[in-house]
Amino acid sequence: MSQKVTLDPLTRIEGHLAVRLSVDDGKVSSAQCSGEMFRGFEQILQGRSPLDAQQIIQRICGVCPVSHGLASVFAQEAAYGISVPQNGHLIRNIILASNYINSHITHFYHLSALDFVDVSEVLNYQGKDSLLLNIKSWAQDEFASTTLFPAAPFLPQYAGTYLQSTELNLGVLKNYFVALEMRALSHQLISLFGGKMPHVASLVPGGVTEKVDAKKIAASHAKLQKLENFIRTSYKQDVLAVASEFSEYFSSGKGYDNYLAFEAFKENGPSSSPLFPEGVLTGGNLESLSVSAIEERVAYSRYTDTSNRHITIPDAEKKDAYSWIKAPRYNGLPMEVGPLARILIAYKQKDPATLTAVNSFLATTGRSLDDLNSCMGRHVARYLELEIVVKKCGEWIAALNPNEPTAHPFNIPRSAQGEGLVEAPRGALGHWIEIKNHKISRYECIVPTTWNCSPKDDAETFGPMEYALKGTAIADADNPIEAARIIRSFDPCLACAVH
Ligand code: NFE
Repeated sequence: MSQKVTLDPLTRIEGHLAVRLSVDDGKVSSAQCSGEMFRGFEQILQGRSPLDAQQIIQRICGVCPVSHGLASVFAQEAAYGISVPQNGHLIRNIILASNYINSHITHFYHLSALDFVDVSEVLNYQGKDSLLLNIKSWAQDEFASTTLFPAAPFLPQYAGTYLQSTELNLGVLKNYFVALEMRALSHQLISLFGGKMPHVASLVPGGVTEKVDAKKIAASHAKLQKLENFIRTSYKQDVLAVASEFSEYFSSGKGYDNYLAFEAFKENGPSSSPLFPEGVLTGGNLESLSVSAIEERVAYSRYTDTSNRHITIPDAEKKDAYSWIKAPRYNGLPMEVGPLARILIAYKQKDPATLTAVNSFLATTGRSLDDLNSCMGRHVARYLELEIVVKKCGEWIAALNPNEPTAHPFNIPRSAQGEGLVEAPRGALGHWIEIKNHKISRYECIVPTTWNCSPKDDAETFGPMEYALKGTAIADADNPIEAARIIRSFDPCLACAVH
C-alpha cells in the first residue's frame, strides 16, 4: 500500500519545516524536506555599514545568535587584517560555550524529550517532591477542564511508546522544568560578557567591548558550576536512559556517513589549535577541509538558476522547486554537520578528550562507533561534546586576565573581503563579506541547517535528512512519531536554514 504522510508544520523545532513522506508497505520510500519561508538577511545587509553586520545578522536566530555574531566578526577581522587579544578569544569561547549549553539542553528536554516521555504519569504521582506535586496539581486542573492530558506545553505530541518505568518518566519530566532554570542560568552567563542574550551586544571586530573584572570571573565560575553539575548528572542520566530504552534508534535515521566540520573554539587566534578540529569525513575516510570545494546548488530551491554560493536571488514561482533552503554540497556531496560530525571528526583525529568520552560511552553501553551514525547517536554526540565543552569553559574563565585589554582597535578599509567560519551548536557556519566604498556590497551565509535540511540537488541527490528518513518504518501513518524522532535528532533550525 502507498501512502503520503505529511508533517507540516513539524513542531518542537525552530522555524517552519514541512516534511512530506511517501510510505510504501509501511516504510518511507522517499522524503522531501521543505523550508517554508524566505527571510532575506543577505539582502538586508547590502549597502549598510559593515559595523551593522554582526548586530543585524545575529537576528537570523534567537537560538544561536552568538555563532552568527562570531562568524560575522571573524569575516570582518579577516577583511580588516586585525587581530584579537587573548581576553577577547577567551570571552568569545565562554559565550559560545554557554550558547552550546543552552542550545543542547533546550534540544533534549524541550524539543525532543516529549517523543520519549509519558508526561501523563505525573497524574498518578504519590511521592513528596514539591516540583512534581506542583506539576501534578497543574496537570489535574488541565485534565479537569479539558478531559485531556497531556496539555500545552506538552502538545502536540504524536502517540507512541514511551519510557516504560514510571521513575524514569517522572525523572525526565522533573528535569524538563529544572532545565528551564538551567537555560536562564546559561543566558545569564553569556550576559556577563555579552551584555545580553539573545543577540549579544558586546561582539565587535577586534574582540569584545565588555571588560574583565574579578566579580565577573567569580560570578561566571559559580554559574558554570551549577550548569556543569546538571550536565554531568541529570542530562547524562536522562540521555543514557532514553538511549538504552530506545536502542532501536541506533539502527534508524542513519545518514550518508559524510560529515563536515570547521574548527571550533580557538584559544589564541588563527594559528592556535582548536578544541574540535576541522575536517571532512566520508565513509570513514578523513580529508583536510578545502572551503573552495563548498558550493550551493539550487535545482529544487526557490532561487534563480543563477543563484549559487555567492548569489541569492529569490524565485518564489520556480518550477519543481520545493524549498526555500539551498543545497550546500562539498565536492558535490551532501554533508551532515553538527555535534555528531564534530565528535566523529575529532575522534578520527585522535583528539584525547574526544577519544576518552567516546570510548567510555562505547565501553559502558557495548555500542560500536558505527552505531553513532543514527538518530540516537546524534543525541549521544550532543551530550558527549557538551561534557568536553563545559569542562574547557571553566579553564577559559580561569585564564581571563583583568589587567589586559579585551579588544584591539581597527579601521574599516575602503574595499576588502573576508571569510568567517565557526562551529555553531548545530554545525558548520560560514559568513562571507565583501566591502566596497566602506559599505557591504555582498554578504552570504551557509548555515548548519541549510546543510542538514537541504533539498535535492541538480544530480537528484537527496539532502542529509531526506536520506536519513528513507527506509524508516512508520507503524501508524496518523502518528508518524518514528519520522519525527529522526527529524528532531538533527535539531533543525529553519529560521537559520532559510535566513
Ligand atoms: Ni537557528 Fe543555528 C545553530 C546556526 S542552525 S540555530 O546552531 O548557525 O542552522
